[in-house]
Amino acid sequence: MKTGEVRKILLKEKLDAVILFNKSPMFQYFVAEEFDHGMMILTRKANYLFLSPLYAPKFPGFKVIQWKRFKEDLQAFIRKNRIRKVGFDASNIYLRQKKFLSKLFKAKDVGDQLVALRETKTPEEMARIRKACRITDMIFKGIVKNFKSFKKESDVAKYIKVTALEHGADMAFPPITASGKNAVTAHHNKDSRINKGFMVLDFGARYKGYCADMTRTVYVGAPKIKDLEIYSKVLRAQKSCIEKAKIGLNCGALYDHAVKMLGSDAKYFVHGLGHGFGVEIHEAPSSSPKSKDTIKKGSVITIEPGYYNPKTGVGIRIEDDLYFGKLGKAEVLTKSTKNLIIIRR
Ligand SMILES: [Mn+2]
Repeated sequence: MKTGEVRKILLKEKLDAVILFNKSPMFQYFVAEEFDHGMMILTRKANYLFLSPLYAPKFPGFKVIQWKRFKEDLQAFIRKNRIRKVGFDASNIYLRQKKFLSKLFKAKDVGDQLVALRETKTPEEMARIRKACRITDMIFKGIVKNFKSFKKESDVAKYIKVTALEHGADMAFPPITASGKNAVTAHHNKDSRINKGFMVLDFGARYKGYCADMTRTVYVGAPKIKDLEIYSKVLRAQKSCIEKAKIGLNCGALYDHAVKMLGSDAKYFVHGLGHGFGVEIHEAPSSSPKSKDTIKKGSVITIEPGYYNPKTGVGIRIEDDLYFGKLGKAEVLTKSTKNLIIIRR
């Protein structure tokens, strides 16, 4: 994706190439596949993958060079293409790789400029994100339908993983299936039997390298009136933020709006309101307190207010994925119902 944009960075920074190693999420972003082997060398003229002879992939727009003797072949390539000054992604590189680069080249960190390319999505990326969201919705439907067969939180997590695989996807991150007082920990990860009370289900499929991220909170057992009230409050806040979100809006202001909507309960809202996502589950823009990021045309973000009360043991989070393809209202990509689902036990 967007390798053409790299040429602009090369010209602006007077670089001969950008070199990426497999650890960088930019690597998969550019080949647009879940492939992470070897070195990527993006020059002003062409895109290369410098690979061991074990691999012979075909990626549109890339020339594959299989080395026979790594060092000699790389040096020959560098000489032939007159590569002296290179850009690299400093946040996603092993120390030994960085040393390797600085021994051979004058190296400059262009990580921020590369990451910025991912802040707005291409139609091709959106097709994958939409599919990841559709699979995520399908999984949620299945969870509700099969809930009676789950005994432990890990049974639900297993169902999520297996169902994703059955649909040609995997996981954007390890699913959170937190029931009862476990839901008070926003990122609960210990397994237990399914407790009565609210159960937070936070998961997302990853389809062809692209993430979805959705949270639904269901109720196991018989909710009390005050349970229904607090759920409604979080839901109202979430819907109101979706209404408010639009291109050009500051993400810090959007967070402030969630706090305003939660009122006196905002003290139980302990994380950011949302985040961009794509090849990684957390990307720009970030809707955290005082964020300077703005929503752009082509941005995707999550909106996920929550309520975590350690005194009452109530944890609630409701999260959707939004896309800003055009002016006006955001498109909500995750379509699972947000009416409270009550599972009698
Ligand atoms: Mn999220």
